[in-house]
Amino acid sequence: MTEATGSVGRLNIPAVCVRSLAVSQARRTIAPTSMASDQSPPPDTRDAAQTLDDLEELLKRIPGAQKVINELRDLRALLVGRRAPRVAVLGRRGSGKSSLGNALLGRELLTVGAVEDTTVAPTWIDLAVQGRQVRWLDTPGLRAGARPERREEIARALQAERPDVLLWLFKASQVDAGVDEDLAELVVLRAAITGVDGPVPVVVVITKVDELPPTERRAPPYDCDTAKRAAIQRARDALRGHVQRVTGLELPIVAVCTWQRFVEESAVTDWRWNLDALAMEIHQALPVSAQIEAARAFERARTVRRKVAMRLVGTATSVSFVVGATPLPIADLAVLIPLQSTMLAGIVYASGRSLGPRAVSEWLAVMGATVGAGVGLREAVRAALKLIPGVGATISGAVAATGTWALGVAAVRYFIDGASAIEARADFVAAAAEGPPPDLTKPDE
Ligand SMILES: Nc1nc2c(ncn2[C@@H]2O[C@H](COP(=O)(O)OP(=O)(O)O)[C@@H](O)[C@H]2O)c(=O)[nH]1
Ligand SMILES: [Mg+2]
Repeated sequence: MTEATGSVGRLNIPAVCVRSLAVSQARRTIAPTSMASDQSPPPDTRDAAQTLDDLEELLKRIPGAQKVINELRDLRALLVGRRAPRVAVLGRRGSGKSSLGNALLGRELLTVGAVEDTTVAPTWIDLAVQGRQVRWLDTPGLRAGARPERREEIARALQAERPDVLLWLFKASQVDAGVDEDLAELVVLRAAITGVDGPVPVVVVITKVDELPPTERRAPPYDCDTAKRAAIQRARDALRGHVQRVTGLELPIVAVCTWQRFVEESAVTDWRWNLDALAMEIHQALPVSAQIEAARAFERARTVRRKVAMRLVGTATSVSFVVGATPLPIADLAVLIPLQSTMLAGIVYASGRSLGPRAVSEWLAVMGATVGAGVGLREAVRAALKLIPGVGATISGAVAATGTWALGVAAVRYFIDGASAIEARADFVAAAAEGPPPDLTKPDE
């Protein structure tokens, strides 16, 4: 056996065994999870961790694979090193902090309209629904308590657990009146937690846009309501001006509506608006380790889920290209199928479904014939092309990448976009015919 084959140890198994192994691995990889700790990898990702470690060992032996090794490490942080995002909300009493937590997770988890207990110091809590979770710091309104030690208590909570992002809330009807004092307070608080990691990212949120004129049509959506949209734009411009003047910062500003009325578990009135855009801004502030949990947790975050899932697909495609293109004497499928299974499990997980083996096995059964034929065909083409000196290696890299890409695109359509199995199959075929975008299959310079 060659050195290269020995180096991949557990991956060095006959290709015929790999498919069933990969499926059972995918099942175990996506078992329901609990993520109490930041440090230890969640138990359900041990197989994904093993696959990614084995792949990294293999890639280290391939010259010029550094770029995909770095991507693979990001993928490891995303899947294996994952933790819940830490979100801290600041704003006056009644600005909609508790409502925003409920709106993001889609459940009535925080008491709305409650006058904060000004004797209790703010503490981090876990907002959790069915395995989706966010670490949340709901602060008392800065002006509410009028206790001088209030600011210090908030600063202590922020220092105890550094938030990934600070949300600064302003009511839409109050963006122009007396915000200087609030902004100055926020700057002081942010400075209190600026440490070696630099300043914490901030997203400014304008809440209750339904209260802006014209108020006779309050319920969203506002896409066709030009007067409402103009009012929202004016509120954003006004607040942007104040933020710049007082803080000297250019911060993202998102306007939302979070109003919901719950009866028992479900929302009977749901006026949530623009939460997908807010989720996207929050996502952009997050470290990679908190991105997949955020994608799952925020109910209206379809754009984030798609972005995270496509990132998984992109990385798996680039790695497949390098593996396929390498002349090392290893069975490509022995590497590609565990990689593809990991990608698939990641997509299912990012979709926020309550997991179990059912989702993946059901999907594999639906896709089975198409995917099986695809793999067989690719292998034949790959073997044939390798006979052509010079071009063979690169083209088989492209073929491997195409297989992974098509699988990933179809899975994203099915699990993230909610397409039917028939549509997903059609997308698999179309993606296989078109191939991945060229930037995913560029060899390292
Ligand atoms: N009109 C309107 N009212 C809202 C919206 N979001 C929350 N509210 C109301 O604003 C009040 C204060 O909300 P709450 O979330 O408790 O604010 P907090 O004190 O900052 O936590 C409650 O009566 C909510 O029902 C919204 O988007 N539009
Ligand atoms: Mg509250």
